[in-house]
Amino acid sequence: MKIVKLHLIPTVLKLKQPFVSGHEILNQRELTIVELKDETGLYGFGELEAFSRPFYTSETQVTARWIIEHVLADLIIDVEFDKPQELYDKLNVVKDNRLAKAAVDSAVWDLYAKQQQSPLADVLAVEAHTSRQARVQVGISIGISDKKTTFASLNQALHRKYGRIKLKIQGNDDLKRVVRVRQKFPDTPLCVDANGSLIHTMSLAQEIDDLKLTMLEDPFSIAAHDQAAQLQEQMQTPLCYDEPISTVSNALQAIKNKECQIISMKSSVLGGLTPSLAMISAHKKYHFPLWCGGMVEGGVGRATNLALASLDEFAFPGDISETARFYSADYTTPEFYLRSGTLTVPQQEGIGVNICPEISGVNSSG
Ligand code: OSB
Ligand code: MG
Repeated sequence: MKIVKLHLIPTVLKLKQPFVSGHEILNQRELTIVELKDETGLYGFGELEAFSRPFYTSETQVTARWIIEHVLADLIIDVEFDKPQELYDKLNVVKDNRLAKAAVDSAVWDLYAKQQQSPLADVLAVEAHTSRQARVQVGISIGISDKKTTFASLNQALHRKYGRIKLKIQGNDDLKRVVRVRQKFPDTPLCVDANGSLIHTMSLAQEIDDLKLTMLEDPFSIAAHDQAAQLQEQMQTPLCYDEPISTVSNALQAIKNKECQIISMKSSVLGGLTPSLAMISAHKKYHFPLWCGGMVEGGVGRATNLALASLDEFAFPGDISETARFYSADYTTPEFYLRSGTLTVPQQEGIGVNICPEISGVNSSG
């Protein structure tokens, strides 16, 4: 098969409420959909997960769109291929720019799955030599807010039966809010994501252990390898790396150096589904617990992650809470609805969601 056209569809989704992390306050989610068309008229879709500003990753929507349009497109258009990995080899002449590559690579996988007339989840399970769930337990990441709002969000998350609850925090002082949460919810399994905002003090390890967390994600900035290893040695709570993980070798290094025990992988940050499959192979060999992170995706991004997270290799529910939680109107149909803390993997071919005709030219101009 070959790709004959690559089209970018920039869009903006308004958030119902701002999503606050240690990096930024997100009021709207700028996204770009990569639409690929093959010579038989099949389409594949991928989502560009860069943010508008370079606080979480160095790429932004504007820089990554430029790379896709002016560099990546030419590398794959009219190139004959049998498997998506062959096109990834072409993309890989470009240094870094993983979010840009990921957007293209996920669209290639969607297209490939449609060509195989299979759900993307099945195609990935075959590639990873594993099996998959039909319904996937998912987790929720609760943004930073005051104590009262945190309690309310937590109660709601418990009511919806989310399988893993993560609280975002900002700075050592904010651990006090988690202490209050722990007092009010003594038995609820909780994770905390500091997005690199903590400072390593003498009492930090004990303070964290007292919270009885399932894991602590990204306490320090991504370069603070030694501090992370030190903290992990001082405490029982497993440390999880998200932001330092942009390659498989980062993950292996971190595990080997005992900087963390758990890896949260983001397929977009790794550069797409092709490198995500490599991460799964590494996991099979070295057995570190793995789960699927999120980046406040829209419908296409969530669908891509849901397919990936359905594989049996993931030890914890991923950050793939339903998009309706963020957006009153997503740009895909059907929307994913949570049933008892689980999302159902679509049985349709590919990612199993459709782009609303208002924003895609697929049903009009072709
Ligand atoms: O650190 O995991 C993170 C969202 C945007 C950027 C970074 C992170 C997050 C989340 C996941 O916490 C939120 C979600 O997509 O549900
Ligand atoms: Mg994180």
